[in-house]
Amino acid sequence: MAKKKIKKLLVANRGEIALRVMRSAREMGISTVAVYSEADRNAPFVRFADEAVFIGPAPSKESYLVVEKLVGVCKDLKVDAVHPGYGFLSENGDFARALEKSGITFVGPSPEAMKVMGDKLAAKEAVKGFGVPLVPGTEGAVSGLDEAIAVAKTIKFPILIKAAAGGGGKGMRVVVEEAGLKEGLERAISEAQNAFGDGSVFIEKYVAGPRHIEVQVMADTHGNTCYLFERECSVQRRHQKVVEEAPSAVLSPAMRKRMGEAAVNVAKSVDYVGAGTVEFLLDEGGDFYFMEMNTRLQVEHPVTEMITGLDLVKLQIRVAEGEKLPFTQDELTINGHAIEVRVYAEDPLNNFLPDIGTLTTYRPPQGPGVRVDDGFEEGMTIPIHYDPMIAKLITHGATREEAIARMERAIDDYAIGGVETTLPFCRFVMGHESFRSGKYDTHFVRDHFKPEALEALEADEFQAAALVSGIWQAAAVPAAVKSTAEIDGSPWKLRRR
Ligand code: MV4
Repeated sequence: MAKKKIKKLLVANRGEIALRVMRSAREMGISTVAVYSEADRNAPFVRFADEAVFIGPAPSKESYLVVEKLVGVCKDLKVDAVHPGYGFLSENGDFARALEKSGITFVGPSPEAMKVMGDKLAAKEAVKGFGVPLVPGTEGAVSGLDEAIAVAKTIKFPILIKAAAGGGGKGMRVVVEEAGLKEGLERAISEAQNAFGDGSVFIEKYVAGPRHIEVQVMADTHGNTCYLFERECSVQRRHQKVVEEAPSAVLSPAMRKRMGEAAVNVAKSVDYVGAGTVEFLLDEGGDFYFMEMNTRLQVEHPVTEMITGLDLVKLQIRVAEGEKLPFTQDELTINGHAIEVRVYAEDPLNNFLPDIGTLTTYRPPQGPGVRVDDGFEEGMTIPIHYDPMIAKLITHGATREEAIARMERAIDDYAIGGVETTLPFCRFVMGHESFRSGKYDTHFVRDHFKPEALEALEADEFQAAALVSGIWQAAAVPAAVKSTAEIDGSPWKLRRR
């Protein structure tokens, strides 16, 4: 691939990630173009950019997701390359191809690699023969009930039915016994059809109490692929990550190497280029299984940056220019420990419902080992049209204990007024014995969090918490068929149906 210097970069995104990408571009001497919707006119990322172009109304379907508008802006402004951030068009192969056709570099992998990894069955198929461990299950899409029964009997219940077009936990259904299989399968197929326009489903053995460990990979166009170690993201609620850390508190150096090499093989199976994340489940017995590969820069990439000392956005841009990775695997080392918490405008005392409003007070924490990636300022209103994430708070320390202590200090220093946020919940996690010991899995929130737990942390919230506890009664779920939200989520969401 020919080398092509990027002089002007358009960021096809908004909020904190748009700002974060443009900061690296600026440091590289690359001029930046922002695109913004009606709702983002006054956003910091728009002011930061060298040029900014209005692209339409607030709903993303009329602005951030309109491929033709974005390609049009690129041509008008003679943009060399586009960074898609995460979400929006970041994993859309058609967007990458449309840019390619116009001679514009997409900062990311090939449309083909995105397509394969976007289809969970195609992804499993691709990695076969690359020595990547997979959860036992069906070879491809399930053909019907007979096959489902046969497979379930071989791998034993409980099993998990997953949508081929799903991902990130969407379209999954646990079946605990044969009696629930027919209904579970029918429902999974119809849900997959409705949600993704593709009714293909497959079956896997359900891994109980797994940890979510993902490996950051980075590949250049010269055949070099490295792993930048792992992130542990087991503190989630309803498949939304809340706390992430690097490195994992449980991996031995030998396990780290095995998972890292498996992740590199996943990347190689699709000739991956750029930054990517390979997601694994780690079971209680220490076995790990490939789940999916995310073909974008992830929200939680800063924890990897903190422990490796690398700037992942700069690496993405260099690789997109055709440069070789500036390191070999042997040269990469882990320095200390980093933790990220996501600060959402959501009310942990009210089932984490979005709490949209104006930031009457906004004062992020500072000091040694603290990084805040945000996209808002005091006085701004959080738009209802997008993800309600206000900021990512990241701390780094020489040890995990120091990173935790810094996170507690930073959360206590974070002043946000006007909206409820997930900060008290994150403070609860930091103080919890399971988290502190490192012995936690993806059921952490279900097993340990009740809104009442925040009472002690927030004495002045006492009345609200008492109100909430009055309606807190776990509903009995007798059916053999459960959505994973019911199995893995907090019991009180059942009451919302
Ligand atoms: C699983 C699983 C148990 N067994 N697969 C959820 C997101 C998607 N990437 C994979 N997911 C899961 N797949 C098998 N065979 C449990 C989950 C899962 C999960 C995974 C990672 C983090 C949080 C989770 C919460 C619920 C379920």
